[in-house]
Amino acid sequence: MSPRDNERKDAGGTFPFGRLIFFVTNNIHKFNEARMVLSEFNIATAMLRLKPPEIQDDSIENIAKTCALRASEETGLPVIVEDAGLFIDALGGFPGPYSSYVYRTIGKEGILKLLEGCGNRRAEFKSAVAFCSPNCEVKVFSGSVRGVISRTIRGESGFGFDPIFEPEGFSGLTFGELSVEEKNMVSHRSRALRKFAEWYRSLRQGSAGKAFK
Ligand code: ITT
Repeated sequence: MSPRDNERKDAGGTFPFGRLIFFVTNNIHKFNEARMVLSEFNIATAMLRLKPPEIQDDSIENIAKTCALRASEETGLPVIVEDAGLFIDALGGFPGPYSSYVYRTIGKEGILKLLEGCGNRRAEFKSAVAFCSPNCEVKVFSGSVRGVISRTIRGESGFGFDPIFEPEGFSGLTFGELSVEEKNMVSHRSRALRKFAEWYRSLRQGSAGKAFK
């Protein structure tokens, strides 16, 4: 039996709604956040460090969907691909789907510079979670959280733009100053993942004819 066959077996046998799902990412922070949220629904998650070529698109939903389809086709496994971005009101939604490139080039400091002297610091993190499994159509779930861009870089937690994003409801603390559990209470990613997990649970209950919690 090949390692891939073993992975398929571990994925639950009851394809495509097994207990184990492969989260395709190279970002360990994203994976850890997702693992914690999905475990609330009794879904086990494995990190799959695969880099399906990312398409250029203005829609994070389309990007996640295309990558999930390719990853599932390539591996024969049930996969989740998540695409996320920071959308800043005063910049017309920039960097949005280009967040990864902007983070690598101008970074957090560059964003603070772009907003110097700008009164409107409102912004939104958005997430698109795409699930695809053999014999199952790709499904996409969206989540978002509104907040403001801070004036300084604060906090060591998380990754990316976390230290410059103050989510609503946390008294001006940045995601970088929150624990993973606190971030997961309101984050774009957790909201999209919870929508996915509710859907997955209902399908799984239907397909297996029994509850899985
Ligand atoms: P993978 O594509 O390998 O999953 P990535 O880090 O490139 O990982 P995304 O394309 O989804 O992830 O995100 C693009 C960028 O947006 C990311 O590099 C971060 O800079 C930023 N970002 C996304 N989600 C974030 C979050 O929860 N907190 C802080 N920054 C985030």
